[in-house]
Amino acid sequence: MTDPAAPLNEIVVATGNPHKVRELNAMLTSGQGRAGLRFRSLADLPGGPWTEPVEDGGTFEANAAIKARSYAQQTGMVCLADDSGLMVDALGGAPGVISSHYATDGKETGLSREERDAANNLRLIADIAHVAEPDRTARFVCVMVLALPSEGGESTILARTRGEFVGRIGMPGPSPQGGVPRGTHGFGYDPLFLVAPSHEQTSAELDPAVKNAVSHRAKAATAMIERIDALRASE
Ligand code: ITT
Repeated sequence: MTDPAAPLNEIVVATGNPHKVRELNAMLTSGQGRAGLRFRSLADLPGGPWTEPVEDGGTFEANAAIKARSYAQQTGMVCLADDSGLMVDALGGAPGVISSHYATDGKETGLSREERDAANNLRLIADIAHVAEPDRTARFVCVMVLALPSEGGESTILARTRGEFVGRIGMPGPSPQGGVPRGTHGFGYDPLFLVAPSHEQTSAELDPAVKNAVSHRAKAATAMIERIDALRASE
């Protein structure tokens, strides 16, 4: 177990993606009273391999909580987990929690990330082909959950934050005329997502530093770091 007197000094991030951990640590450099606080990647912790929990929740909140609770209990450390995806209003919020496997209705495949992204984008374009441009409103959503492990019991959720990045899905077509897909940055649905309020650029056309400052993940992370500051101040 983490030292109960200082449980919020080292936080494990439930991801194998070192970029997410680096980005979070970079966000800590601004702000006061954060001495000793740092995020660590699961991959860097002794004691693995860790068992990946089944993310079978119906919401981003539920899936982030499943991950945060599982790794908090496995590592004995306070754990931060996130879940994110795209919600399209005209599709009743789909692809939602199955965003990364939308083309296969949520089923895992042996496809690479790039192959999955390409198949998901084709599926999305087909599913909203009948929807007029102004009604193609959509948002990327990111939920972050912080969990405190407990010895022999249920972990406790210490904080939950949510960030949204609003836009709409572009019409397919040649890019000089404003059609999508376009842009070379980012991943996933970025080449289809026209960023509000101007809807002139896709999120794949944004400079990565700009996207990282305004995205759903950035908003959820900024709010989470504020919550962690408040929890540390009250310890
Ligand atoms: P993990 O291994 O950390 O779970 P992931 O890419 O599978 O990474 P995310 O929860 O970050 O999972 O995102 C789920 C899916 O939602 C992702 O595969 C994309 O299809 C979509 N998505 C999320 N954030 C996005 C973004 O910023 N731009 C484009 N697509 C995004």
